[in-house]
Amino acid sequence: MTNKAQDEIIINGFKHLKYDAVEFSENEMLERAEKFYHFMDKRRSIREFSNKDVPRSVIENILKTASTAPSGAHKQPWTFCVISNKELKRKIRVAAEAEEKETYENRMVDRWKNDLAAMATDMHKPFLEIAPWIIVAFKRAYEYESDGTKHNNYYVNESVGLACGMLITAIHNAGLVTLTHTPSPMKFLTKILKRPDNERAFLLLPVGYPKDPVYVPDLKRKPLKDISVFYD
Ligand code: IYR
Repeated sequence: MTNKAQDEIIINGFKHLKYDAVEFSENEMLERAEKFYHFMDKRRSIREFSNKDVPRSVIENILKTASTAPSGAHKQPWTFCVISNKELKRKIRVAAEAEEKETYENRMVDRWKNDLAAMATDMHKPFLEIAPWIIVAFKRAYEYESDGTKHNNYYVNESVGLACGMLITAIHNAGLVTLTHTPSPMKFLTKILKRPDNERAFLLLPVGYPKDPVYVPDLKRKPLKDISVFYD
């Protein structure tokens, strides 16, 4: 009798497939881990974009990558709204700048403004019109069944946060740049994009090429010893 593992089995009545493991030798693993770290360490948040077009198929693959993220009970509680339409981008910029004006003038305490000084941000958000694409990640708090009943999703913030992290990684992998922009409150996006009441705007990301040249603040990342504790 051969000992060949079955390609699929049934658990709790659900089909499970044999996992097709991605495996590397220990040397290869180390090299890949190091290389990927150095590649990701080159990622920076960019606030000034070129208006150069990015093909829609690149954006589609980036979105499919984001949607490989793990999620509570695999509900994939996200909708990515993808905007290239000039009129919509203008509307979003105008509404975002109105909220940002209020935020910078009346909502931010001095300590917050001081913390942001290095990033040189202000209420003006021209990138919302200049970048060829804007992605707005919406979290889906609940789903409607066909009979109209509502079912809450699970770990919605964690799930959408993970998907956005993978989205940002995929954007960098494609050689493009983005910014995790958080105009607050973001209710205006529900209105402009005509989203249903089970969706809440979570994060707004302009995507494109950087302006050339573009400058980023000289920030340092915390060393490993300050972000981790090993229990050997
Ligand atoms: N949402 C504002 C302010 C802002 C807040 C934080 I915290 C930042 O890291 C950056 C900006 C804006 O987008 O300008």
